[in-house]
Amino acid sequence: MSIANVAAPMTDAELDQLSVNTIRTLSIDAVERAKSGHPGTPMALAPLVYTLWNRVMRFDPLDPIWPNRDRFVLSNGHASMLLWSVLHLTGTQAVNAEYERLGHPSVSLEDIRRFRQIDSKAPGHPEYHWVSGVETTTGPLGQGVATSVGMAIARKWLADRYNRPGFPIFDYNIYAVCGDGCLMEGVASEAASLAGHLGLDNLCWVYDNNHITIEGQTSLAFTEDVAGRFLAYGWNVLRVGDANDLDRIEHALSVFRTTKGRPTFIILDSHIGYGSPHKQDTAAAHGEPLGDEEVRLTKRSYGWPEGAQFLVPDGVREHFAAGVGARGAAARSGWTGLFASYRAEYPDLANEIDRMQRRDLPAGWDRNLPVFPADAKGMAGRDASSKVLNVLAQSIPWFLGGSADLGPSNKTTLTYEGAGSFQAGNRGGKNLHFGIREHSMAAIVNGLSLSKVRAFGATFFIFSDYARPGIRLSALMELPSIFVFTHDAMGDGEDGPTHQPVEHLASLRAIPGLVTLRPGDANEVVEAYRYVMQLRHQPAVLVLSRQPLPTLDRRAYAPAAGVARGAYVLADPPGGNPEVILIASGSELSLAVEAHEKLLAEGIRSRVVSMPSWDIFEHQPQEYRDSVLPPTVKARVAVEQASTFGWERYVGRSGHVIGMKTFGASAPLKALQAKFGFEPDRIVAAARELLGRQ
Ligand SMILES: Cc1ncc(C[n+]2csc(CCOP(=O)(O)OP(=O)(O)O)c2C)c(N)n1
Ligand SMILES: [Mg+2]
Repeated sequence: MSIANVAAPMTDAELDQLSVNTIRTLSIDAVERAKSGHPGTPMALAPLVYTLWNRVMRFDPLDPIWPNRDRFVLSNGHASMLLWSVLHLTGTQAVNAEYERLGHPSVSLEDIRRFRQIDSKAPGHPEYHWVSGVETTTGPLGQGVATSVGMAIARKWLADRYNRPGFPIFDYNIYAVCGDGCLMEGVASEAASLAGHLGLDNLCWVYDNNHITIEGQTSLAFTEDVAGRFLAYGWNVLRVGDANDLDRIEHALSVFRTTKGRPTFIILDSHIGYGSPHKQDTAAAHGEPLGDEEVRLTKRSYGWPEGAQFLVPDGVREHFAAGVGARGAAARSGWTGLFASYRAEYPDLANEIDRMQRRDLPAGWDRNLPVFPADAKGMAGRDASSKVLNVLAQSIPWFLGGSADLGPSNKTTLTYEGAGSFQAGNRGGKNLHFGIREHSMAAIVNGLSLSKVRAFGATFFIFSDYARPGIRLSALMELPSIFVFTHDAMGDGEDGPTHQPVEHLASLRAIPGLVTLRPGDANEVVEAYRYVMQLRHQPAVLVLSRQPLPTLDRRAYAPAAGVARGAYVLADPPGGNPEVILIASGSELSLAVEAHEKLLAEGIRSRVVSMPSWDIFEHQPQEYRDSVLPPTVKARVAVEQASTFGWERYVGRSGHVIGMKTFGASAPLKALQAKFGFEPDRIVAAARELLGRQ
């Protein structure tokens, strides 16, 4: 079919082809104009994305956050032009972070013309917080598919809690598209293994099997039996041998929808750069513009006007409106009616769904949080956390989570009656068992957060490294994911330096938007959770001790509520007016308090500042920050069992940091504290030295 006869009445098949080629040519033109980007994969996968969106998905472009919509994840995020094209052609509307509809399209043709340019809603890769209709940020290969597993878990859990006979409130599906790169990344293997184990039959991955990555043929580094691998994970594996065959793609997707008890993996044999006479099937089509002449020849092969740019022929938008538009609108209005009857019959459940969708908390959610009495022997951060988690999971129905096989050590297992384990046979369980898969755990927690349940994932702090890519993405996406990391420093002593975090706090503090909290006693743990639970658009990391820490007497010292300001004056000399400030977090806080008492006894006017969170403190008004750390008091000692990196900002040039400059060692904690200087007397000595009073 040639576009020349576009004015003549067209068959559906012609309109299909016209729509597919519109996606292709918009992608080609956008990359050409930007002089950067990835044309080849959109050219190859346009038929897939077209079929999925226009024939299969239940998605209403007028309400891209309708809770029961099907989810689309473009895990090979470099092919972002697929998404920008389809969001534009479907007329998907923009919403803001407060879930309000803005009354204009999410991606305009002008945005596509300005692909990859400043402020364009068609950035280089799909950005969740930036473009409505993007379900998750992708680009780091493998993250999207791993996140999709969290979405599938969330959907199963939501259905179990909220669906009632005759009320399938949540019955949507999750579709993820991935390439060779995603499947080479370990995070995808972790996630696929768990999805197979859990039998997530609402999850479909489509694998763009084009045998090409950046360096050339996949035969360079990727010759495994991918189908065999997914069969072994327990997935249903299908194959579509021709990526241009819309009907076979549609058929495979319908097989997915009727497959019960296991996720579906569709291998789609495709040709990167399809239609380009010189670049098809080569790595050259992956990540650079085709070039003027090749663009012309490619358009000719599509029967497209060779000189036209950013052309959306008449009939294409209408074709999308008649397909996904009409189907999505009908599905949403059907659901809205259903939900109204549901609300009449189950008002409490409907109310929960409303709150959850807005990321609000139930009334009285923090009513039962514990208050811990002063206790010199004290309590481990992880034990206080365990009590808090069990309260929160009972007062916030949609709060759930788990550990990467360290539940008994992290103390994150929900132990109250009826908490249960999420499994294929128990979709209502609130304990998630991620297995020893920290990387995908973080992505899965993000998938849960994207689905509006409130979720946490846990492991030892040292292994936050294994989860870091997902943590970083949670900050980039502005998601309220929660990461609970115990064994915060050298508290596990004998396990030695492989298990002792050093640079981890500094590295997490460096992630923009991430709230990192290292509470100093049991009541600070409670306050840390109280703060974190109220975050709606920020992720948080809780860094908790393995060993007991004294529970401070809050009648003698300031209330733990100060945690909500990131840092606060815990103890002052009588009458205030300190001459030296001791700053500490987490397990070193009680050491600082001991040192403070000794200094006071010597007549030195010391102040203790508890600083569980740099990030929160940095966001306080200057006036408050100066009241905690008065600029005139230059004698400052920071104590933290972690890299000293960065502490200069609080102790200044003339201050002193007691921290780690090397890795730790394998020995009992007491011996380690002595070896590395984490003892009250060392803090006292440092304070004296700064004041010139040896
Ligand atoms: C974790 C990660 N590593 C490396 C990259 C850089 N990168 C982007 S695309 C790509 C090749 C991907 O190959 P494939 O998934 O087969 O995509 P295709 O070229 O077939 O579209 C690489 C290495 C990345 N985006 N993420
Ligand atoms: Mg490839």
